[in-house]
Amino acid sequence: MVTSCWVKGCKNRAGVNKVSFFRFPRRPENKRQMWIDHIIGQESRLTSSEGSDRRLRLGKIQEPSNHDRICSDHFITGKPSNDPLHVDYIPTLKISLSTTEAPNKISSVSRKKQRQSDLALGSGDHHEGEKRKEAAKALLIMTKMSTPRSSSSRKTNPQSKWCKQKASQTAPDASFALATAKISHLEKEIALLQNVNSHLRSQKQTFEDEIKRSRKMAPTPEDPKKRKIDNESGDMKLSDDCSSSSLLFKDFTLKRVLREDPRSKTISLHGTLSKGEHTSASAVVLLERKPFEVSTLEDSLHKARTTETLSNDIYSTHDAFSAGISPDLKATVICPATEKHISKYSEHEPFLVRETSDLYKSVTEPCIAQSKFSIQWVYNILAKKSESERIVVEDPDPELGFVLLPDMKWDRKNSDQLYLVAIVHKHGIKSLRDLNMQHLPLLENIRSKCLAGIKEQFGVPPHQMRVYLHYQPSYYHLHVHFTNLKLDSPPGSDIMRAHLLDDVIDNIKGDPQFYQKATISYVLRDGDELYKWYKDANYFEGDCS
Ligand code: M7G
Repeated sequence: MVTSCWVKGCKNRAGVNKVSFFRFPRRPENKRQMWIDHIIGQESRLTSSEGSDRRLRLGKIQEPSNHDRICSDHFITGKPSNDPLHVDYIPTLKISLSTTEAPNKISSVSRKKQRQSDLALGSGDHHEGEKRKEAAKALLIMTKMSTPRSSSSRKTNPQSKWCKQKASQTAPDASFALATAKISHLEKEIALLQNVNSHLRSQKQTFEDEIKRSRKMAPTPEDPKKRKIDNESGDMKLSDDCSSSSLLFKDFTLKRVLREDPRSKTISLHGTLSKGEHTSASAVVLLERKPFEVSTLEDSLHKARTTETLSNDIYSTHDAFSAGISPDLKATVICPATEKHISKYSEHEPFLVRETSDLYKSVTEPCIAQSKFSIQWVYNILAKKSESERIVVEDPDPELGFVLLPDMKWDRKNSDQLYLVAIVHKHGIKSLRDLNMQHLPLLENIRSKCLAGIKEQFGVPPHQMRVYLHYQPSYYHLHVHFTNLKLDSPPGSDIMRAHLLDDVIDNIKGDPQFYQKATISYVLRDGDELYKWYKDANYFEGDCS
């Protein structure tokens, strides 16, 4: 005969489940009775009455025979103890399982998990054991107080009657002990579920992070539009960047509007931003109206207040006050800002310079050498101290390598507005002027790997990309701009400043010293440092020829 567990609903079988089996104790006299009393008492109080009970004969529970066993799943330590004060002096675990529940499915795993959950929750086996010990002790004392009943008298009683009698014998103190033991057991189960809950939450978080990362870094090439849609729906929101909001501009004091462009809906401001309680620093703040967010637009409209500004026949115009559901401004902050920053974002008179090779050597190069415009942000990116999580493609080679990442100007929400910048690892290449034959492998490497990466990760094919270098750049560490052709004339993409990478490569191929010899035209503004150098060199005294 296969040995099975006497506890109702427990389906553990010898040879099938990894559990041990124990006989009902014969001595001390009342121990066996305590086991039976506790098991039946618990079952009758706390389990469903549904399902078959193989211990029933003619409606009565049969006394356990010499062949009946209890499995290790019902003992905290996995086996019974002879110490009357030990928690496992009687079986207490999983006695109240419903008949439909299969303990063998959860038994060994459950005990392991329970132990893990105890540890995870900091309660520990010891603490829990102590609680159980207390409960068992109480149970023991209470049960000892009740007179053991002869098995013969019980045999004649139906289950319900027997349970009633048992309850009246033990109540109220024994029932208190039983309830305490049950509470202890339920606490264990809660701890287990909490542990499972937190484990599932952390798994969920891992998957969400994975999705975020793959959306940022690798939209499917066959579904290039998807990225845009995802972005528009707000999924690709810079949630990582703006997960916590603050009143950054609460103490901003406006000193001057540096530049305003109604067409691009941008404005640059100079003022001070508070840095701590009593200090403030010079700050340049660039504000730009953001594109609409389709996903929140309808909701925004529902909540928008409007004032009619014109009405004619079927036509009307309105000023609308949006409900501010989605961010509607992009703010770039430079703080503390230097005079150069203030100048860079101010309105200035433009002047054309046609820089010859000689002018480069006599005016431009010395000016750059003295330039105090920090490129620390570039070094931070290359050293992975900043923006490392935004890197799109990287080639770590010290000679040919680069980092491609979203430009500060792009909010990464719409691939039509895509704007990335590739920064070379090699130091010392200031600009276009330094490029010669030896740099062709570097330029070709940047071109091919960045375009492939952009196509793969953003779905924008190479023939829809505008790839160029600025001359003059603002920052003299070689970098290449990658913008989507759909981005309508991004700043610096005009003929006065942008040099297409393809043309640069071709020019160098045609003449290895092309950029050392060429005369290059560009616009300077009267606030630029370089403008002052050219002015001091009396460049603007003559005509442009
Ligand atoms: P540039 O041709 O030197 O000058 O380009 P520009 O700023 O006048 O265009 C530098 C590029 O780097 C620009 O497109 C900037 O928007 C971008 N950029 C500048 N900073 C300070 C950062 C930054 O901290 N992070 C990133 N990702 N891009 C920046």
